[in-house]
Amino acid sequence: MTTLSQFIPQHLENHHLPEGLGSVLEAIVAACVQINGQVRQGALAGILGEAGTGNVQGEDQKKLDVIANQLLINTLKTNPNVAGLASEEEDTFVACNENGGYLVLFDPLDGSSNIDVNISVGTIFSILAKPEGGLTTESFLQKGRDQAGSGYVLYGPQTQLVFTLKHGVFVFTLDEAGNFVQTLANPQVPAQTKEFAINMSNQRHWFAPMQQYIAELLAGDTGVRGKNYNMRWVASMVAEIHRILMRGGVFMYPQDARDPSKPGKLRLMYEANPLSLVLEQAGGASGNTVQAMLDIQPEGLHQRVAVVMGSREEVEYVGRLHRA
Ligand code: P6P
Repeated sequence: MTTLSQFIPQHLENHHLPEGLGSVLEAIVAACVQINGQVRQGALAGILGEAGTGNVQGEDQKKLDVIANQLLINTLKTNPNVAGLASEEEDTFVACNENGGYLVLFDPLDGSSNIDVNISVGTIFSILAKPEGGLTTESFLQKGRDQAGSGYVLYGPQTQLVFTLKHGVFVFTLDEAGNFVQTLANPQVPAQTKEFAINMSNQRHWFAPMQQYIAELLAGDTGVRGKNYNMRWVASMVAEIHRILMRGGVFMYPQDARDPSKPGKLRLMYEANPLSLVLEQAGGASGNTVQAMLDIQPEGLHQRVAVVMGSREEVEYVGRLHRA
């Protein structure tokens, strides 16, 4: 079995990738191993529940949100290849090492509403090359297609690392000794699916195309799609996307009428883009119903976006309904 520390140098050499990129990935993973240790203890470490603080999103922070965020910041600040970082939990970017060649964006603990009820959560990360010149917010506002790499660590029944450096997708599982061991190479997202993920409680707020699409799925083999569908909703995007990577499906968080000024709930830079790169590298698709996710020109670190991602044929079908 290949460990991550064996895999990375070979992968970098095979694809002529800079050593600095591998070093940044290893730093992210090292922080996630520490986060894993905290998540696994839960109440035993007195780290469940609310932190009593809020973040730039206007969300109440869980204690583990704050702990995970600080572990990533502390680790990345010590890596000379990291010029700066941005986090869901930080209002602005954090400058790290002046001569670093990379920027890291992350959601330190996605799905944190699930922590206190022991449902899977995860860390999502995006790696960008640092542009020439001084470090500003604009340095981070790069299209998802220009990411140098991305991935996530899912703290589930197994702790698994999934990442891409744009030459395929690789899955590693944390062993009892605390080492990530490769357990899968190049999973491919099935182009078709019979499984969808959406928060149905928002149904009355959706705009017409999403109303039509979901009604067609619910009609099953009595309707135009001619097959029955199953539904899942974990309320942890990392868990949903990992399921889709493994067996197909389509995940949606659409814009809705509750606040038309908000394009969606999920964040482009450190949720949608990193997960979209993984899915596209695995043959899947991702978009905001108007354009491919990875082609969106970011305008802000914390900008939100509508999300439809997963099995290519299903994502394309949803796009057609929205353009009809
Ligand atoms: P809702 C978690 O808070 C998250 O950002 C995603 O991980 C998840 O898919 C979504 O929000 C859940 O949203 O509205 O169902 O609670």
